[in-house]
Amino acid sequence: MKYSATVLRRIGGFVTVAGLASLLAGCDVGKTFDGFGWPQGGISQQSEQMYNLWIGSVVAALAVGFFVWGLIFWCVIRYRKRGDDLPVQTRFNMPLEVLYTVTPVLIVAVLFYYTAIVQTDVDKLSAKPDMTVEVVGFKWNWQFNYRDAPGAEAKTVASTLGSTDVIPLLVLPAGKKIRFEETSRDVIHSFWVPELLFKRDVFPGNVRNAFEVTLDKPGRYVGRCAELCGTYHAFMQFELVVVSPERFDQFLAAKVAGGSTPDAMGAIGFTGDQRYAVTTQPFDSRRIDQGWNQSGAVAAGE
Ligand SMILES: [Cu+2]
Repeated sequence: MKYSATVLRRIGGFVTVAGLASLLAGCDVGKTFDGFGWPQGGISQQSEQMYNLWIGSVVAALAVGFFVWGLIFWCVIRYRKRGDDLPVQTRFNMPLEVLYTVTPVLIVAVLFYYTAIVQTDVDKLSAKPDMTVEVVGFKWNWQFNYRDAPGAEAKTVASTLGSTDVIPLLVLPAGKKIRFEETSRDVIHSFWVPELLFKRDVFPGNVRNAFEVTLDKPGRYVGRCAELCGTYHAFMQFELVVVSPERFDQFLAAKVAGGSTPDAMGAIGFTGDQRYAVTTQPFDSRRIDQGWNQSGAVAAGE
């Protein structure tokens, strides 16, 4: 029993250290290890939470991993074969049996707790979002409808439609609660902006997937379809342009007045090629030669 007490104390110490490491994880570990495969610096409030959950989970998994690897190597060395004598034949150790049943259950419970908290928050829909944008996926492009209210019956006040030549821009204001409502005209697509650390399927029919984000970093970010939807799935790209609320109002006013998206981009100070998508490079989304989005000659199928 003395032996078991020592082991118990050691495991207790390990759990404490692992817990502390997980707490610190969100701060520096992510940076040091390049986000463990996730893009760093998400651009929405929701992405920060998901990022911290991811880093905490990986650190907890690594802590358990190192502990188990340690035990394996300790057993291999400490109890290696030293002679022909049969080792002491023990059957079971009740405290240890209980411990290695309870500890994993605790670990799963903690992971579940934090996952449920973050997921509930990320999925939360407010009664009155600051603005609503309808995302329409179709083979093989995107349409973004700025709406006057949430819901399928709301009116579209302005619209951006991607074409074979032009990668559509989704211009949105920073610091506002934005509701996305997704629908598809044909097959299942998936709306994905990697920097949001989030994607959600776009369904045809009467399923209208919705989610909300508050964007907090102005800039330009590539968006993609993340659900294999057909021949030109890989070309189904768009660009999210996050601007200040004032500039967004000007952009929307220019669109409502009947301007094209490049015109409206011009109205808020973007010039030349900046009025078109700039982040899908080096991937070329054109499906025909001489698209006016970029210069160059290579087109799909040639
Ligand atoms: Cu698609």
